[in-house]
Amino acid sequence: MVLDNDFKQAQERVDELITLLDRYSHEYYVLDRPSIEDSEYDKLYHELLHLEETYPALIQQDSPTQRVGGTLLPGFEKVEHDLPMLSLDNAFDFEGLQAFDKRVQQLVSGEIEYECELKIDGLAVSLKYEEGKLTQAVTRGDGRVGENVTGNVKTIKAVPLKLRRPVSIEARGEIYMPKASFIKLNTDREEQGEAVFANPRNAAAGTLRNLDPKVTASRNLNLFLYSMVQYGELEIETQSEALETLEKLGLRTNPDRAIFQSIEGVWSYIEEYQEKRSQLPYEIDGIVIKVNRFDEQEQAGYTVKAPRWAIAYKFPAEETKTRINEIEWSVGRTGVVTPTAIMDAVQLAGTTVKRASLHNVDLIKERDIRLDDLVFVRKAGDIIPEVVRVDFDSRTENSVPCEIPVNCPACESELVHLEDEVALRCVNPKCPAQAKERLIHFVSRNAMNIDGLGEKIVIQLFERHLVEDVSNLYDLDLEQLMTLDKIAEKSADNLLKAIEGSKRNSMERLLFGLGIKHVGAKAARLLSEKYETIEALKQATQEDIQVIEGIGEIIAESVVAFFELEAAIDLLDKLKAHGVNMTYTGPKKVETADTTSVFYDKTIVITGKLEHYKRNELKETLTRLGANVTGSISKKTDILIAGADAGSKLTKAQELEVPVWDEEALINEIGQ
Ligand code: 3B8
Repeated sequence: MVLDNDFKQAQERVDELITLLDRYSHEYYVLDRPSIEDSEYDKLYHELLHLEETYPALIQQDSPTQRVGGTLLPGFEKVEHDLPMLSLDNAFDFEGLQAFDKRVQQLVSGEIEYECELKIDGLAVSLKYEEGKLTQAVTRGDGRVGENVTGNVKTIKAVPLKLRRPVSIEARGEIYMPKASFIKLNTDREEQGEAVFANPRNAAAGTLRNLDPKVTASRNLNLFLYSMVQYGELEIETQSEALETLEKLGLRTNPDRAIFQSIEGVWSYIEEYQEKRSQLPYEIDGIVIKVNRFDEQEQAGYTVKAPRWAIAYKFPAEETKTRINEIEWSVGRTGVVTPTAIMDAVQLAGTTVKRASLHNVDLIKERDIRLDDLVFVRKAGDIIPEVVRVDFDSRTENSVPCEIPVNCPACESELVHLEDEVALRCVNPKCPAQAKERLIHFVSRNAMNIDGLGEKIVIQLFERHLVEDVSNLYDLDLEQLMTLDKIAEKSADNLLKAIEGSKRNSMERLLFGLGIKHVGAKAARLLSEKYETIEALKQATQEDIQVIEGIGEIIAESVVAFFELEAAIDLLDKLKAHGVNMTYTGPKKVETADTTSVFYDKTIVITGKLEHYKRNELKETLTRLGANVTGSISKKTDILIAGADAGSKLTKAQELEVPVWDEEALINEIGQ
């Protein structure tokens, strides 16, 4: 086959880019030692994306652009493991470990070396690489048959799609959600009125088993590999060599491991990590102890469900009992009312605990939590105190179920329990508690980022009626700031400068700061990149908005609803009058569409029965060519593509003199 020059050059560059991006990604996600700026990575990534769009034949299965699958999976395929995924027997104290050691000594001849690893509290998966390429990722399932989660696992950045050598291996490890990501996810979910995850493990499971890989990609999962069960032609004799080999192939392993010649040594390692546990950025629930040499592992052998050469030491769960004195109800920025238990102060896993979030009404009912109850508390994600259960034996006879508020604790207006929400909401747009939270959000770091304007100052400003809505921040003067508690002239002056400076922020900060329901920092950025001005976004329809990659129907609907609120328009007008910038001044989105296409920047509607195209695929193709495919005809529509039996849309297009294309015209332009 004769290849034209451009294509050949593109091919070389694609190979080069994949190699580079893989290296940077490995440095960033596996080694935790990046060597280039994120923006530089982004540039290379978009160059690759562009080449692949121009030459789809160059798309390789292991290209970093192929991490996010766009399609929804119809449930997960069941896959039988080549080798069963066994679980581990447990030990709960030193005696249990001694018994394990004794049994191993009886089964194995010679000196025994133990390798110790942290027991990551996540979900086990098995990764198969064939000739260096990731071909399959399967969950443990029942040990014999698991679920094929390849699409989702590919979205985890620490998982290389290609190894550094073209070997065929199967490796196993634990997928987890870092504590910080878990806390952020739950905070967001609570704020949105969604059910929270009980712990990072459940959050990881829910994320990995989500049918939409985009959801998986948007949450921060990670993994550590801990074993190799098929090693192709590699020669490996011990567990520690297996882990070193995995690292050399580019896979991520946990560095906190050690080798001991005796079970007493193992115990010292356990004690060390029992102390360090709470400082680790991920949850561990124990220590795994393995016979290091493979030949000795063979000698020890297996039971039906677990190897005899390894054991899991489980840390005791830190739980303590205390009494609930009060249940406090507080109102968030979006009106969600959340209960918090106020308890007798107790020591728990290194800190004094006296408050625990009860998350929502359903949880209180489910666990039947009442005032004056003695309850067991634990730390979820090792950090957040949580009421696990009630000590029912100690409950007194006159105890009554906890009173669920009917009115907002801040403004007295009647609370609502919206359908498909677990949350109680105050829907009064003038509720002062919400207004206060909105202010705090507006000035926060990811929003307008007003330095020196901490929560305490915001609360004072609000309570003294100096600031009622966010636009009033820009009315403040030095004299007013000087009246606040504990503020010196110098810091008041700095604060004024910071407020003034925030007027020049790029649009995405303002958009996020407005606190539109479902619009997080990322969505705000995507919307700003696309529309560039608040005014353009205000004019956009839901159909327009929801086709943006990364923005769905829910966000689109919420944005449109926001701009329909009179109060929102008033607020934006006031901000504008103060000179707050309303345009996007961040980096321009790299244009991936072909600007020479006739569909570039055109608004297109598709209607009727298509013979030669699948509607979804056609929509995707046109979007890739730079078109905006929307659902309804208006003056702004540039082209209507009409299949057979096109009804009212065709009539309307003709009325508005919108050009109408049939499938034949389309075939002439883009082929079948
Ligand atoms: C054999 C070895 C199961 C496991 C194993 O961090 C086996 O090694 C296993 F049959 O489940 N959660 C680890 C972890 C889990 C396992 C393991 N090593 N580090 C873990």
